[in-house]
Amino acid sequence: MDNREVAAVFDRIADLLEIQGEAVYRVNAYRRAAESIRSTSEQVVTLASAGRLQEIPGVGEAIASKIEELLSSGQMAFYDKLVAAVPEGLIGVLEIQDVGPKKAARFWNELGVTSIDELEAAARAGKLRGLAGMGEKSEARILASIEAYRRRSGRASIGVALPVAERLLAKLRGLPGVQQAELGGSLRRWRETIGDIDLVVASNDPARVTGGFAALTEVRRVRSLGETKVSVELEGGLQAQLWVHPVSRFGTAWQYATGSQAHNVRLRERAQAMGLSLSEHGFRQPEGAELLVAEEEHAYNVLGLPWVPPELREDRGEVQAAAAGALPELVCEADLRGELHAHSSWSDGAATLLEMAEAASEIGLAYLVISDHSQSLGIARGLSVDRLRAQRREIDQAQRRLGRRIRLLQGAEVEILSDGRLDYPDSVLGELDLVTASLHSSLRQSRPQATARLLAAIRNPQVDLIGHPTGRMVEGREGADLDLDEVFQAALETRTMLEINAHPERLDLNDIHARRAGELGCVLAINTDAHRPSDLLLRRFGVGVARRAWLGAGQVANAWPLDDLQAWLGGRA
Ligand code: DGT
Ligand code: CA
Ligand code: ZN
Repeated sequence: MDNREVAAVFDRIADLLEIQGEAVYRVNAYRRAAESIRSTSEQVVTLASAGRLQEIPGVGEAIASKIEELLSSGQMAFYDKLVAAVPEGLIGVLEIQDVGPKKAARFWNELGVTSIDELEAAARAGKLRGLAGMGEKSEARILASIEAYRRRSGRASIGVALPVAERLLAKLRGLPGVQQAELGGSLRRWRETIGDIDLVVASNDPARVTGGFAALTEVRRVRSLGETKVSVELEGGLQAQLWVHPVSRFGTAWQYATGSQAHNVRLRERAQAMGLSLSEHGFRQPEGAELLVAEEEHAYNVLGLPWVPPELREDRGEVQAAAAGALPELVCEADLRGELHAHSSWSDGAATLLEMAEAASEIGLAYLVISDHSQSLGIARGLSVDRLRAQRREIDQAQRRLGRRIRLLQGAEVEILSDGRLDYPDSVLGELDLVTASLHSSLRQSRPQATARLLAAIRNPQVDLIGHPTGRMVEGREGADLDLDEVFQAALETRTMLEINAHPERLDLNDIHARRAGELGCVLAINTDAHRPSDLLLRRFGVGVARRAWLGAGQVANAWPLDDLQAWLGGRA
């Protein structure tokens, strides 16, 4: 078991205790333990075997022995007892945004609700508003959250699906008979959620490939096995589909399997206008002769178009742009020179700032901004002004050790308080190299209130960047209700950068919003919000969003040399 899995058990224990009305301090003890287990850089397994579990903050004798029990037997009697005392479906209710353990307990005790379905029925029957402290508004909110929950189930985050697909691809490429194996579908287009994984193989021996694929250890169940198509369920629950085509037809096959369906329809119309038919198998001329296309680029060329990057293939004007020779030159991962949003162990990061800088330098970055949380975000160990200044000294020290390998800058991810004020005074913000302002709390304000709050931050001359502008989570929390055009306009006027947060749970701004911001002339930044060195690699997901947003490197601030970025920020009115 890794730290995240162990932490999840303790979080669940806290939930269960809270549902059962346990005293706050006991509940919090488990939550604190979960949090520090999650952010400990050493593996609990290692600590346990060295008898050092109690070195984890918040882990005392009792919790340590529970961890040991869990690690050695895979079970924990205490946990099992708690689970048995609560209806099974009630845990599911906690998945609903806005329903924490306290509310779940009340719905259970006062209304007999033990599942999401029963909660929905109770809300629709208007029973929730009758409870003390609840009203029509909170009832409607819970219904909306249930709908959001239902919408998202069934699709996987790209952050989960892509690594799985990459492992499958690597195995496929090693199978006999496989000449070429590629990703298709929504994954190749970098959509934020994935219905199923599409894989396309070029082979002149399809039966061998489909058989080999179905026999992979990752495959839990074969749903259907045809001559050239296999559909499977993977361990972990994702669905995958493999299409095998002869090498001579691979170009059109790969193009078709990449989609999107709407883009394909557009291409088919274009083919028809030229007297050709286009299908999964390729082009056919009016007299019935086939036109074989082995290279994807040639499939577009046949239609009089240049190759269209997969991220654009959503029927959002890309075919017209391609026809007009007006496709954008899209930003790519190699263009990124810096990272403007990363945390260290000064707040809730898992690594020291020197370790973060070394990791950033190793992946080729020329500059890194350490932007730890500000004082009011207690849960993330936000920095007081004194600690912020102490951190500056450590940054200077680290810079001396790093030499010219990478430039280290001090930033901060400053809370935008619910009234739009910032969490440090302007004079303190003025000491920082780069100020990021973010919303983390009170995301439920009305549109005018939330918009005014963000505008206040943008209009503060000390603020350089807005972190994850809407605060949404891809699976779950809806973001703040904002008038984004107003936000973008203000960002444009004040030269405030807008983040594309690359963390696959956030992807905020999303593709549509980032495209709009880019069209208006705003400058964006693709940041990972890294909390550990490996998170820096998440930037590719942000690049995917940026490419889907039609952005070029010139519109992405951290693709610029640091001097240019500083000059641009310095040139503000
Ligand atoms: P997903 O899996 O829901 O995230 O989305 P996709 O885009 O991966 O869609 P999927 O897996 O149903 O199909 C993969 C590709 O196959 C899709 O992007 C385009 C192509 N395709 C599937 N069905 C059709 C269809 O009925 N017509 C056309 N033109 N293309 C299709
Ligand atoms: Ca798919
Ligand atoms: Zn952050």
